[in-house]
Amino acid sequence: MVEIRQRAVPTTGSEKDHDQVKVPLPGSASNRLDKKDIDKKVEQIRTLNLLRLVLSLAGLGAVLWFGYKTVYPILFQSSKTPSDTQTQLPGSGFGSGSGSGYGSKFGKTLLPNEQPSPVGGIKLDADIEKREAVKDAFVWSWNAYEKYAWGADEFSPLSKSGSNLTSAGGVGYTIVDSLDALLVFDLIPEYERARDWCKNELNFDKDATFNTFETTIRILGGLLSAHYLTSVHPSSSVQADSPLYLELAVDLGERLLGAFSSPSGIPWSGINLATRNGIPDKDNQGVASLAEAASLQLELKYLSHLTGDYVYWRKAEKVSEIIRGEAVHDGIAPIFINPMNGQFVASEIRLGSRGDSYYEYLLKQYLQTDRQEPVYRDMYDEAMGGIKKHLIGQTKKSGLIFTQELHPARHPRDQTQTWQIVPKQDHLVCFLGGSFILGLTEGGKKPVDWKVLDERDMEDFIVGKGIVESCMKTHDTATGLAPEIAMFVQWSDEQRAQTEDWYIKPNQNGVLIDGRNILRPETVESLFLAYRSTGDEKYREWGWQVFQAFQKWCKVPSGGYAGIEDVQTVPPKQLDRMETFWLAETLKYLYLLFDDSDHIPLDKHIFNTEAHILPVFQPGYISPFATS
Ligand code: DMJ
Repeated sequence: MVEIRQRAVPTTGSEKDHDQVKVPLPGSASNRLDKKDIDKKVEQIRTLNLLRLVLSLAGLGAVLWFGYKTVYPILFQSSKTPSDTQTQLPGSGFGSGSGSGYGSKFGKTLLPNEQPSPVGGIKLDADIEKREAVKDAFVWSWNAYEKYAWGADEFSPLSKSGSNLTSAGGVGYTIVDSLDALLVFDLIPEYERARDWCKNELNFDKDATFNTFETTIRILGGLLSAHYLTSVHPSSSVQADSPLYLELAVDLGERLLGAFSSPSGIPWSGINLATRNGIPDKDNQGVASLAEAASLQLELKYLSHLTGDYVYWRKAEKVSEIIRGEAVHDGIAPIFINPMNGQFVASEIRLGSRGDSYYEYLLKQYLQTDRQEPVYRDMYDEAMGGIKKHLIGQTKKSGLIFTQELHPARHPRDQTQTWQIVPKQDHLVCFLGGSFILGLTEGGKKPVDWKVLDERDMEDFIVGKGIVESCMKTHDTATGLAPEIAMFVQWSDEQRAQTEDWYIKPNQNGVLIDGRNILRPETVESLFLAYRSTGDEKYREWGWQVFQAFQKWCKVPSGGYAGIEDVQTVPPKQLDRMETFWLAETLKYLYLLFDDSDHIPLDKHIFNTEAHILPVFQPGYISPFATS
C-alpha cells in the first residue's frame, strides 16, 4: 500500500462521469490540477448542474406534494442543483465551513410538526407490552445458548452447538458480552449462572491471538459494565459481585497493554493473551484499522479511573494524539493506519467497517468525562463537519440522506492519485444518525428544542434524523430487514434515480455479503437514541417494526435467533450463527427503546460500541492534550 500523509479532503474536480468524481490528493505538487483545468471543470459542472436543475423542476411540478417533503430540502440546501457526489467543491455539500445560513435553510426542510420540542426532563413512559416482548426474545436466545453452547464463545443455533474463537479455549465472548444485558433485563437467576461461570471458569491465560478491538469492546467492556451495574444494583448480593469483575478487568487490561508495543503506540490489531505480545494483522500487511485502534479509549480510560493506574489511559490517549497530529481531511480519515510509524495508509475513507466507531468514540470520550476534555468535542465537531461536507449524499427520488465512501483511485487522464466517490452505505453506518442527535444534546444534557438550537446543531439534527430515516428505508425489503450493504442511486444514473433510491448489489461469484442481515444493532441503536432525545413516537413504531421482522424471520424454533442470507428472499435461508451483539446490543437497545426513560438515563451513561453501559464520571486526571 502507498503511504500517504493527507492534509485535506478532495477539493475540486469532476469528470464527465459523475460516478467517478476524481479529486486530487492535496499536499503534493504533482497531484495538483492547474488552474485552467479546474476552471474548465467547474464550468462543465455548472452546465451540467443547470441542466439537472431544469429537469428537476419539471419533475417537481408533477409530484408537488411529494416533492415538498422530499425534493424540497435538496433545492433549498444549496443554490446549486445537487450533484452525484455532494463533495466536489469546497462547501458545496451540506457542510460546515461554507458560511452561515445553513441552519436556517435546513430548518425549512422540516415540516412544522416535525420540528422537535424540548423533552429534556420529561419522562418517557415504558411500553410494557413491547418491552416484555423484547425480553422474551432475549430469554429465547439466552436459554438456547445455555442449553446448547454453555461456556462457548459463540453459538450456532441451527446446529445447536458452540465454538470458541481459538483452539486455546473460550474467553467468555458470549457470557461476558451478555452480563450487563442480563442485569438490564433483570434476569437475576440467569445472571447468577453467568457470574458463577466468570468466577469459576473464566481465564485469560490463553496462548493464541485474539483481536485487540473485539476483546476490548466485548470482554473488557462487558466486565467493566458488569462491575458498574452491580456496584449500583439495589440488591446487596448482586453488589457483592462487583469486585470480581474489576479483578477480571484488570487482569485482561494488563494483558491488552501488550498490543500497544508498536513503535508508534498505535495498537497492533492482535494480542496474544498469554504471552502479551502484540500481533500485526496478517491480512492487511500489518496495518491497523482506524476504528479498531481508536475505539479502545472508553474502556481503558474507565479502567484507569477505577484503579487509579493511568497507564491504560495514557496508552489510549496516545492513539488519539497521533490521529490528531496526523493530517486528516476535515476530521475524516482513511481506514488504515500503520502502527510502525503512526501514519495513515492510502485507503478508503468511510463511516462503515473499519471506520465507524472512531467517530462514535470522539463524541463519547467527551461525554464520558462529563465534557471536561474539550479536545474530543473539537475533533468530533471537525469530523462531523467533514462528514457533512464530503460524505453526505441525497437521493433524487425521495431526497433520502445517506452516507457515501471515498476510495483512492487513479485519474484516468494522467494517473494522478484522486478519490472516487462510491454511494455505498454499510448497515454499520446506521449508528451515525443517533450519534448526531446524541452529539447535539451533549449526551442527553440539552433538550432538542428548535427554538434554541444553533445552526450547527440544527444541521446535525437534520442530517442525523435523515440518516435514521434512510436506514429505516433500507428495511423496505421482502423480509422487512435491512441488508448488510445498501447502494444508493446516483443522480447521474438518470433513469434509475427517478424511480429508485437504493438497491442491493447482486451477489458476485456466489459470495453472499451485501444482502445478508446478521442481527446487527445499528439502526435500533439510533432509534433508541433518537427516541430518548426527542420523544417522537415514530421511533418506537419503527423499532417495533424491525423487531417484528426479526421475530418473523430470524427466530429459530428450537431456540435462539439466526441471521439470514438474503433479506430479499422470502422465506430467507437462516445462517447458523447468533452473533453475540444480538444479546449485547440489538436486544438491549430495543428493550431500552420501549422502557421508561429513567432506566439508564442518557445524561448519566455512555454506551460503548458494543452497547456496554458505563457511567459518566468526573476525571481524576486530565492531560494537557485533552484540553488543548
Ligand atoms: C459490534 O461488535 C460493535 O457495534 C462494533 O462497533 C461494530 N460491529 C458490531 C455490531 O454490528
